[in-house]
Amino acid sequence: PFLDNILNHDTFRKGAVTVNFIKDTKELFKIKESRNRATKLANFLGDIIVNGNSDVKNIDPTKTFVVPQIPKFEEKADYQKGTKDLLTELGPEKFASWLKNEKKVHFTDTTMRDAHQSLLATRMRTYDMLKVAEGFAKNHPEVFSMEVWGGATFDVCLRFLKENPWERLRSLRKAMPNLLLQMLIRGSNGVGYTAYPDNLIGKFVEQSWENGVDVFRIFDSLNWMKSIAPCIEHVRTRTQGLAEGSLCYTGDILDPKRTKYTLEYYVQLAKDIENAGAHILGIKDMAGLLKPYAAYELVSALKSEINIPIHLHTHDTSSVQSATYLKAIEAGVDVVDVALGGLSGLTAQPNFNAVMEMLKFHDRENSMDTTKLNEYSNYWEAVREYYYVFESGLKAGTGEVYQHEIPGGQYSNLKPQAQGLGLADRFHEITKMYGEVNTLFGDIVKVTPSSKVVGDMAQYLVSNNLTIEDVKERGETISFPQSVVSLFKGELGQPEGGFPKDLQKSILKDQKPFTNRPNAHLEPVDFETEFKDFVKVFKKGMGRELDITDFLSYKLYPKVFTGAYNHHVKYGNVVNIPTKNFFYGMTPGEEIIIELDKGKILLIELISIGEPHEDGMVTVFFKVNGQTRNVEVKDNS
Ligand code: 3PY
Ligand code: ZN
Repeated sequence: PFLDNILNHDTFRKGAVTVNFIKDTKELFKIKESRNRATKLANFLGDIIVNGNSDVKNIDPTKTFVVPQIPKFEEKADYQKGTKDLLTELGPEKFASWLKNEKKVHFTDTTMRDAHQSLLATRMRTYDMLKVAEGFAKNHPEVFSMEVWGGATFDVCLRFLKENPWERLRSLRKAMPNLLLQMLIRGSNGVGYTAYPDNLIGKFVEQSWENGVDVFRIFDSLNWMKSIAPCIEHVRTRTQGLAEGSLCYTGDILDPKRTKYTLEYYVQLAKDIENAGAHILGIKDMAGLLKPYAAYELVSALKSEINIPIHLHTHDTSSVQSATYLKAIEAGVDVVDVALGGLSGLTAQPNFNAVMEMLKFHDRENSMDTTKLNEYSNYWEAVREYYYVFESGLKAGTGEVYQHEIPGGQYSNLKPQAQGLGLADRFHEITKMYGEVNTLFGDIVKVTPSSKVVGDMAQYLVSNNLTIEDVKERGETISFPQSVVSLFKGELGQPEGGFPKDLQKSILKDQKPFTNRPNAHLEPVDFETEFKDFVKVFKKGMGRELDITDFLSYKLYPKVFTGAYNHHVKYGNVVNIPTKNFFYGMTPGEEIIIELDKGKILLIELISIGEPHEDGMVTVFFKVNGQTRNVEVKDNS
């Protein structure tokens, strides 16, 4: 191991060794720590090899993978100036004016957040992102922003991928210093499913900025200004970033029969968002319901009624959303969200490569290196295969989305949830019921977390063979899912027009609803005391001092954080294990490289897997950096 440390050391590898190299290089003597880390990772791999990754179901034993090709870039070249540099130079207000005055249309790339959230149940690992992040930022400095954080990624990072979401953010920040990094934040619900104390959200926003976020797309799952406005204020007072206050689009402004979410409703909401201090207005079309001609009407009206730039987000579930972008661009939209080809379309965003091409030679064209952009699409297409077990199964665009209105990000989760409940073959019943539940609830905005409540209710009714009529006729006798009770109590805020009163009564039974902010019912966090207690409990189990970002993860997701922490203590940091091996283990003879730290490499070869012993233990034989290492794993089968 001492020799390994020398051979792996950056100075040695660069051939810059001097006579005092060994004497002066303390880390060469850290043999125990490296050995320990190597053993932990071998234990992790051993467990996956013997028992499989508990997150992975329905493996196809015949599945083969191609090696994703990383597009070339000038490694030694400096980053070209991009939007992040411009924000630093101008500050948020002037930056927003610059954007508004731009003639060309700008692009946000959602590949590393919403696209995989919507196609692959949010499972994309940092490993696959970091392989291309630096090159992408160097090859495509024209990109407006990279959406890389927030939404469901925070929870999934910790819960399933056993990664630290803050570490992901910091690594991406480092790899893409010239581009704006963007996150999605659910107003008072942060990156969770329920309201949190205001000072916790404030601290979360501040730390998100400190660790790399520039653009905060803020929304509320019921379009409730009382949840959106405080979050805009946090961004304005605690960061120098951009507050993108967003309205969530639902319904159809062109349908005269739908009188709740009209053009006037959206224009008023946009004005409220502007008045609350947003630098940019986001139109968040989470289910892809904004049809092309409606987009033209909406964007035209907003352009004449508000003074901040407009950023449009959609999902291509129906498959006509590139046309929506076309009409929105004609109406003057400033930025649109797209995903690189290989991870675009269907429940994700429209295809970056194609939309960019669509605009070539138009006077709002924003042309980029097409060949390179296509190489990145090919990279993601190949990487996507590693995640095949998380695909939603949707093969083609669906017009049904206009009936059920399920957000793209929820669609890819609903199927496995239905499977888990044994309802796989009743999936279309669930999606239909989803639409009916929405009508029953009074036609609410459906986006996380309100969309989860509608989904919970739909699955509950289908699995219990109940109908909407049953709920209407004998709701008092039905015990509804907890999330439904919570929504009707007011814990996610207030919907436009209030809750249907009779239904609310039968759902809440004896409980009293409230109409003020849910945060008014929550104790502020005492950061000083609680952080000290936190550090005492968790100590240095991850081989480093825990900091405020760990504490925030804990406060948002106590159980999930604790699970990820224990995993880390047992197996070390698994973030650099190649994705194929993280999900599917290794085959005998396979040799992989894991980078422990920059330049510190572990070469692991699986030699063989022993027969189970009588006590249920299995010996897995590895070679780690050339030395035999046996790992004992309990066979859980
Ligand atoms: C999220 O809140 O995670 C979303 O992507 C909503 O569309
Ligand atoms: Zn989205």
